[in-house]
Amino acid sequence: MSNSPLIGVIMGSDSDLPVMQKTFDILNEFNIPFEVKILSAHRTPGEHAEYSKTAERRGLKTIIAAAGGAAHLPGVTAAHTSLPVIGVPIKSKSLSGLDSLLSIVQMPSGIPVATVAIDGAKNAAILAVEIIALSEPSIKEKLTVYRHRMAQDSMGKNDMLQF
Ligand code: RP5
Repeated sequence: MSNSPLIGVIMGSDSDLPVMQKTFDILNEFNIPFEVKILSAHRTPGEHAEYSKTAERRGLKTIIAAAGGAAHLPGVTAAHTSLPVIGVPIKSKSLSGLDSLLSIVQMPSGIPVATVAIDGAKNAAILAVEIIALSEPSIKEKLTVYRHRMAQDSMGKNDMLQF
């Protein structure tokens, strides 16, 4: 597998970093090279557009875009690239992330964004891993082991049940 980044993780603000740590943890666990950038569709529109337009040429296979509030970052990213874009709605202070969720999930037809749950940074990473696994058999194997371990952990909890 290439050493250059395969997944781009972008977010509107550094205040999104604590939530997005779960994305970094999964991508590190699977040993998939990724890059992280703070890019805002409204504060740094030029830089964001340049990043999105050149993403595929630079070797990225998918982009995870996290944003809160009027969260247009994932949708605008998807407008600039035909790479799969995964949107993470960040829990906002005023509306608890409902604003972020609806802004990201309600994309008009033609330009999709795969939206995960509010603060669903872990699932965003797993979905990105699944995309990479389509062309990387070693990642597919790791995914199979990951799911098997998760099932075992879940079943193991039955042994602790006492009534
Ligand atoms: C969005 O606005 C960011 O993604 C963040 O979730 C939210 C608040 O940003 P800050 O005001 O904390 O920089 O653009």
